[in-house]
Formats: sequence, C-alpha cells, structure tokens
Amino acid sequence: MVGHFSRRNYMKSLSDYRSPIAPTWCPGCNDYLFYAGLQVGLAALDIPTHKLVISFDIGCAGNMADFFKTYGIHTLHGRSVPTAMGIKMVKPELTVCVVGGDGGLYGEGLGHLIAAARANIDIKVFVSNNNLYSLTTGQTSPTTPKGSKTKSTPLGTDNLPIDGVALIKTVNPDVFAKRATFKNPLEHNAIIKEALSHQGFALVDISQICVTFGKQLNHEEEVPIAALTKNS
Ligand SMILES: Cc1ncc(C[n+]2csc(CCOP(=O)(O)OP(=O)(O)O)c2C)c(N)n1
Ligand code: SF4
Ligand SMILES: [Mg+2]
Repeated sequence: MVGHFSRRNYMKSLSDYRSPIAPTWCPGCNDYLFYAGLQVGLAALDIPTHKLVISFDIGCAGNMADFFKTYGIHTLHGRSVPTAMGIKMVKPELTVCVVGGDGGLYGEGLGHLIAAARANIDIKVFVSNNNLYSLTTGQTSPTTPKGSKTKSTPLGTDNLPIDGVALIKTVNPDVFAKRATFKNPLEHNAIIKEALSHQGFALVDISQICVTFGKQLNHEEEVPIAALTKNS
C-alpha cells in the first residue's frame, strides 16, 4: 500500500493543492491528516485543481478553505452540501467535494445531506467528525457520545449520538458511505481516495478527537443510535 501512494507515482505534486497560507489548526489536530489525505487522494487520481471545486462548511475543518489551493466556496454553516449540489448540476464535468464538520453536516445541514444521498448526487462529502462544535470552543454536537461533559452540557449530554454512515446507508443503500479514522492513516487515505474515485454520492465520516476540547469525551461508552435500532 505504501508503494501505491509513493511520491514518484504521483502525476500531481501534493503542493499543487496547498495555498501559501499555513494551516492554523492546534498542534496535534487531526485535521492535518485529513488535509494531507485529501491531497494524497487527489494527486494519486491526477485530479487537477482547475477541475476541482470544494464547498467548505464553517468550523475548524471548514477553515481548510484558506489552506487549499483550488476553486471553492467557504459557505454558511450547514449549507456546504446544497452549494455543492448546485455546482455539480451546472458543471457536471468537475469533481465536486464538501469539507466540513459533524456540526455543520449532521446538525445544521443534515436535511441537505439526506437529500443529496437520496438523489445520489455525484458529490464527495468529507465529514471531520470530532464529536464537537470545536471552532466555537467545544459545545455538544449530534455525534457527541452520551454522558460526555462539554461546554454546553457541563453535567453530561443526555442524547445518544447519531451514526452518519448508518444513517446515510439507511436513506440510500446504493451510495458510498464509509468511516475512516486518524488512528489508521494509511487506511484513512485509501478510503478518501476510494470516495474521490466513486461515481455518485460518497460520504466519508472521518473519526477524530479534538485534542483541545474533546479529550474528556465518553468515547468508551459510545452507543450510536444505529447500533440500537439494528437489534429492535
Ligand atoms: C447557522 C450558524 N450557526 C452557528 C454558527 C456558529 N458556529 C461557527 S463554527 C461552529 C461550530 C462548528 O462545528 P463543526 O461543524 O463540527 O466543525 P468543527 O469546528 O468541529 O470542525 C458554530 C456553532 C454559525 N456560524 N452559523
Ligand atoms: S479546536 Fe480542536 S478541531 Fe479545532 S483546530 Fe483545535 S484541535 Fe482541531
Ligand atoms: Mg466538529
């Protein structure tokens, strides 16, 4: 696998996708791997920046808008998916991606995400899922594990987290939906590349830990809603 991604095989250089602005994420933020994984996948598939559009959501992940060199829009929180759908409709020849967080895509923008998956719109949605609203300093999000103490739930959240991959597969079993994790960088990059090369709607849920606001989350006791419904 490492040889497959080796630099000499790339027709594009990773630096082709980097703006002159250095990332401002916290030291150790998993978004650095996400940023690198996207570059590796795009370069391996030889997707040039002039045939790529990224619709960025709002948040720490969405701030990648400043660090990526391509056509793109830094949209409103939760509105990156309908923006991408519109771009794909008028320019079907382009590779159209979405980059955002669990808050924007599974919270404010969930209805749009479901609509895009149901219609199998050919966009690639990458969710930096750190289980928190991190840019705003760590409030509970739709994927925060139950019982976790956060800025907005100091006594622990009561709600069960949603499982984005299971949810999207439920609304349309034919689309691409996979989970990647920072804990396995090679697989993480391979899944991003697989999504980029998929024809049709693709979602990658990138499991992360926000090293600044999320180390106390109850990851051990996580019971996603989808896991419960499977047995009922
Ligand atoms: C409609 C709207 N609601 C709330 C906000 C404030 N806001 C900005 S970033 C953010 C949190 C983003 O969380 P997430 O989407 O998970 O991205 P992360 O920062 O965790 O990468 C919030 C609540 C906003 N900009 N717009
Ligand atoms: S607050 Fe969390 S998600 Fe945001 S840059 Fe820092 S570590 Fe990354
Ligand atoms: Mg988040």
